[in-house]
Amino acid sequence: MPPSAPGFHPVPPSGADPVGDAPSTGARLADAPPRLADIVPAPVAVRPDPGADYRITADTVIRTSPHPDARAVGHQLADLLQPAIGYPLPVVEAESTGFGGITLLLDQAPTAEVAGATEADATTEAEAEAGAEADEGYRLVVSGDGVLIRAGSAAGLFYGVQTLRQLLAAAIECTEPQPGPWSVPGGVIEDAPRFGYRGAMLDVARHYFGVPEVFRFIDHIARYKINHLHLHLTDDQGWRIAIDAWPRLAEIGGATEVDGGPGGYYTAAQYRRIVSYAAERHITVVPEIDLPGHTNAALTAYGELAPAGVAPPPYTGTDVGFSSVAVDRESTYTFLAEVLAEVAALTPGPYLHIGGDEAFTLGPAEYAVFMERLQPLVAATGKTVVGWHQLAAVGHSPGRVIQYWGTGTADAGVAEAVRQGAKVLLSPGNRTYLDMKYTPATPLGKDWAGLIEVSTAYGWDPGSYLEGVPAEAVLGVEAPLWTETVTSVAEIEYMTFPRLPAIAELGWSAESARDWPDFRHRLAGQGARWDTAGITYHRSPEIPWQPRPTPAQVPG
Ligand code: TNX
Repeated sequence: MPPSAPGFHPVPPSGADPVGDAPSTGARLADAPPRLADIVPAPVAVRPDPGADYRITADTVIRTSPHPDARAVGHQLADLLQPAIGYPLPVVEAESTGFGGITLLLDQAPTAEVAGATEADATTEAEAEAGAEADEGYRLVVSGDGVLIRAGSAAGLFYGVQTLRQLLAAAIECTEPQPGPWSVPGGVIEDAPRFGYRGAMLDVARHYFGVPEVFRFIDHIARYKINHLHLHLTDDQGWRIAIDAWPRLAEIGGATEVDGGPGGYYTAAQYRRIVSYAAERHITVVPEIDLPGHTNAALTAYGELAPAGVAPPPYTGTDVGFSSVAVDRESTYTFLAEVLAEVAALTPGPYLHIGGDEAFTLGPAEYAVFMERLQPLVAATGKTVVGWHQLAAVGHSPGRVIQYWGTGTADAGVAEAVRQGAKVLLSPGNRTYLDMKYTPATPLGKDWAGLIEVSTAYGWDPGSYLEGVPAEAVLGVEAPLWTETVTSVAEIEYMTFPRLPAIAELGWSAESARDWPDFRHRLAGQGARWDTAGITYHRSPEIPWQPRPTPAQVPG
């Protein structure tokens, strides 16, 4: 282990973090080819065949099923590989007899096999079902002749491609041509997720992040088979999505952010671009309009929504819990129905998140009356309600999802909501909150939920974490990044890596695969990829990172 170094400095532009910079003993070289088992998140089954490595060369062809979705994944793979390998790989239609090169087949074959493998590994039947139901599994076979990825869905093929990417040397992350060789370790991987919902949340309200920055975040989470992006679109400090019927929400409510920056908002067209960029990476956007609290920005735009009927001043601090829309005025519900209808119409995914947290100005009865009127407004848009777990206290709405963000392992309200049929999305504040500091010396972030080093983020089982919430009631896990203290892409990345891959593994891999000593070694291998890709991360002293190349060794 490297010594724990003092002297943290603010997030450096180069991605360096002085704490972990000391070379760790026994680390594998950064340019050593990965082993078949070096994948994050851990697959269901890995069977290496050391004699069967495949080498990508200028003659390699990507063959895909004729289905346009398979062809699209083929082109995504070609685009990922081209910059570093230096030549384009042609994408052609797979012929039934042809093999060799990299083949992506969209068919039913792997689902049954992988589901079988999951069953053997899973601790409960529900886990096996969660994997099989989602149909996101794939099978990857590497032999001397080529690589074959088979899946029952385009998402499965896409995940197979993410795995293949991790099987190539870290230099594959270079944007300039590298010499290679581009070897893929031989053997078979069978894989399928444990949970259907694997999420990350980005708070674009406290600090606004533009479309390119959100795209970059999407790219990052897609590597680890995250399939939901929750966008926290509104809060006291900013309203980030244009609503036709209520234009001042974005124009006035969007013009502020924490510490007085310029803010910003997404037009409908920009939001659609985010949704489709995510969808191409098999990620569903979950929009959140936080209600009834966390609404100061909306109130500055339309004073008639405020309890006093007058617009408050804009707010650029970081307190919570002081704002609310007027819950006893009929016009508030007309407003809400119109806003939710527009957001729902822009969003193809099934979920609409209505917040519900920290409405401290309301009494419990007022809160319940409001939320019980709000839930049917969501249902009227055809979407499923998602809310922070304070929502558990109010009447059930069919299929609703309760997002748990507490720091304990028992919550009577959540357990009762589950008895009434709610599903639970687990975001325990002291495990998954990406805005918590790693150590007291972390230059960014908060600590109200605790300090979260990688082992803490990784050290829990979502299937048995909350009392009264059995694995079959768990929809999945989500890692939220609140951005009161986070202002740039480098800072987003620093707080996200390396903790997000830990949460991604809890969401994807079977509980029987959760193994800290193994995980920390697999995670170490990701560091060289992030270094090469220019992704900033915390060089956690818990992880045996490979030494960084000295400048003379840096390729290109
Ligand atoms: C609590 S988590 C909040 C957010 C803050 C966050 C900061 C939740 C539902 N509410 O409003 O940004 O803490 O860590």
